[in-house]
Amino acid sequence: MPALRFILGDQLSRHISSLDGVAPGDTILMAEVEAEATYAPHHAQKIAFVFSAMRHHAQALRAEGFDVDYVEIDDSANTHNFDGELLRAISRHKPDRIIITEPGEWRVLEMMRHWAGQTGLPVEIRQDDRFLCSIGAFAAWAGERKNLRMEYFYREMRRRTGYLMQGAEPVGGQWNFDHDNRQPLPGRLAIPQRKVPVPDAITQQVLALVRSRYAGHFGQADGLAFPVSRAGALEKLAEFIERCLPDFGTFQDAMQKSEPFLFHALISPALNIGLLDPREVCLAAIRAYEKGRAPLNAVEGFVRQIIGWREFVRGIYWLNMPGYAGSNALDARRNLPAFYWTADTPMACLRETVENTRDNAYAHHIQRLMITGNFALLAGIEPRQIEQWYLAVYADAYEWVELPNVHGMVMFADGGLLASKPYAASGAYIDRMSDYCGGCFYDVKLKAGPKACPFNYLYWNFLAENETKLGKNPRLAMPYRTLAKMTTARRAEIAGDAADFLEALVPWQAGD
Ligand code: FAD
Ligand code: DLZ
Ligand code: SF4
Repeated sequence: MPALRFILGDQLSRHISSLDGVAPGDTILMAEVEAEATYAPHHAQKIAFVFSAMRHHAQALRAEGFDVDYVEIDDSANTHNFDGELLRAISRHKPDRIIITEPGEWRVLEMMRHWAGQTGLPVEIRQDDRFLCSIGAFAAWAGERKNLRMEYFYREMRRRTGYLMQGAEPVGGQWNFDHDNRQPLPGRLAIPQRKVPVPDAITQQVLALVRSRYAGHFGQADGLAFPVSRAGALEKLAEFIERCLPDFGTFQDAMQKSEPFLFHALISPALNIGLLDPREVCLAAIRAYEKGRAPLNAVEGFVRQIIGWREFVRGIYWLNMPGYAGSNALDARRNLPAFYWTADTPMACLRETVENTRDNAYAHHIQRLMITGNFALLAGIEPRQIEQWYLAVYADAYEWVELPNVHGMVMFADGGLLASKPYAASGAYIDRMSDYCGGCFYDVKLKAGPKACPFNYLYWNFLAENETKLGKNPRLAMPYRTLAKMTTARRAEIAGDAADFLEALVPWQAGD
């Protein structure tokens, strides 16, 4: 029975479940479509990255002898959506059935659920076994638990995988070495400079296409820092393990001007589209530890990001969709400020993070969480608007991973389903973990007035405004005790400074 096997742009793994049992006579369909390139106003590099990786993958599959039907974006017959391209491929190939792997986004699953009816063919939606914890297994773990906390899920994943385990006990006698992983950068530490992949003929063609077709999109297509093939992704992984992993843990939360990558892995774009497998990535790090090339705090910290956070956020997404995106527990309503797109702000930390994002379609975790995220939380940006921004601007952004991180971890819009407290912080945290404040218009030491760091009064204003919702959170007991000791005059001053600052923010207008 000839099957049509549909591979989406983030399913570029040779061993994807939709290719299990692929046989002569089967056709593999891949399609560049406008609906996917524009359902969010993606960064130009993100589009270039996905198109180039798709084309490289098609080439690799053809080289293995598979029959690949690849529809390019400028094909004049392209219908520009998955439904249309599936129907056109059926009329070309007359398959008996359709095989696909479950998608990364709820909206695409909704499309897939209509495909049997639309095509009149059996549609087999297979589990995405590139993840270590299936959607069903996560739901079983979540069961009747009242609180879903990443740390307990992570320990369960350590036991299941056996990664960094000695029998039933964690290697080193502790599950988590996070307390060793919060150092700012010391003055003179050499930061490894990363190799930027040289664009080959396929990538150059895609870059030209993106330059002309997506000219109005955020960022420039050129300067793509991420590998677009399996071989390139393996090189990037090796570069990280050899040169960055030893210091990854200790400086995981650090930020530094003009150093957008520090010791981070830069593998999330490749991982999320399937050029790397999470198991091989963890095993490479564990091997480095076993050979004495990286310390345990770094390797445990890294493995926790992959089998802990990455799998956990995916579990939370599928457990709670479609309702998850609709909550707004803190009733945040402000429009997204224009500087998220223009970087035009006197706040040096935000300017640097948005510029890094614009230049590389990348910002590291702590910039996403404690700079652009922290500001959105404290300023009360409407969750839907800030989520759209994160989904558009990062090369690694797909809703299964972006939404829980933004809606849950950053905005606390799910009321604490994912995180036990909002990650709110004042300027002191940013000053401790970065060198941004030295070059800022504002003074991080000032608490009030026009030159005071806005994070300082916005932090207390956020706590004051959300006291009825957050005041009883045991993890916020200390700041709420401090707030309670403030005089009425000081509280009024905070509210006044915050109102003046927030009212002066220029909102982003669609079409700007
Ligand atoms: P490293 O810092 O080197 O970490 C290694 C790997 O761990 C990453 O490649 C990633 O696969 C995984 N990881 C670490 N933290 C997380 C996390 N919280 N959730 C999921 N995986 C994690 N990651 C995405 O892949 N796509 C997103 O759209 C995305 N949006 C985010 C939005 C916000 C507001 C925040 C706070 C985090 C977001 N993350 C997202 C998680 C994290 O910031 C990125 O995975 C990381 O910055 C990718 O860079 P890296 O490969 O250099 O990661
Ligand atoms: C992100 C993306 C882009 C920009 N373009 C395409 C595309 O043209 N064709 C395709 O198959 N996939 C693309 N993708 C990835 C999809 O958006 C992704 O597969 C779904 O969001 C499901 O996660
Ligand atoms: Fe950011 Fe405040 Fe520091 Fe300026 S002073 S860089 S706004 S934390």
